[in-house]
Amino acid sequence: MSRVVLSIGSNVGDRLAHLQSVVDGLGSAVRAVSPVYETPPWGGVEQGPFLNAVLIAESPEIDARAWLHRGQTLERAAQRVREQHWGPRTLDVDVITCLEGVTQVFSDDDELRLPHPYAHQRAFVLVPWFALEPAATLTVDGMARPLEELLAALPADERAGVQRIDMLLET
Ligand code: PH2
Ligand code: MG
Ligand code: MG
Repeated sequence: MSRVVLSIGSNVGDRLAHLQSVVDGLGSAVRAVSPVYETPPWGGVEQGPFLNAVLIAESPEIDARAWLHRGQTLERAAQRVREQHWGPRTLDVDVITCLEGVTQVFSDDDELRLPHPYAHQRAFVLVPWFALEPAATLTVDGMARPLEELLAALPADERAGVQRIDMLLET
């Protein structure tokens, strides 16, 4: 059994439909879906605002790397093209953390880095995740840190930039 936290984002085309395609594509594996947030682009590339959400999924069969590949398949189905690093995209599906059984997965190769190396710096990940799982922790530099603490460490304007929108993903 594995359990993943996935961050999903889109800033090209029908952004909400692209996020919904992940919920639909993962089907019965989906356990919980956060509200949807509109978020300013993070990372220094000038581009349009994103819609972001976080979801939790479980599967008896697949491991962390297979979750990555499922995400990439969904990205391709949304006609994602590999372009600029941190640039605009129809759909991005990132694995933030994964439990295989009760064991947290740590990975540091070119394909898969877990826990996600930037998640703790990104209000567009932490705010939706906190809304879904207020007691969750994220391991940063080898230490499990409550999301609340990581959020409090971010600049207030970055937290405030993450704005809940009035539309929901349908499960
Ligand atoms: N994804 C990025 C780079 N910057 N900014 C926001 N607001 N949301 C994202 O999903 C995002 C980003 C690279 O994956
Ligand atoms: Mg990403
Ligand atoms: Mg990605």
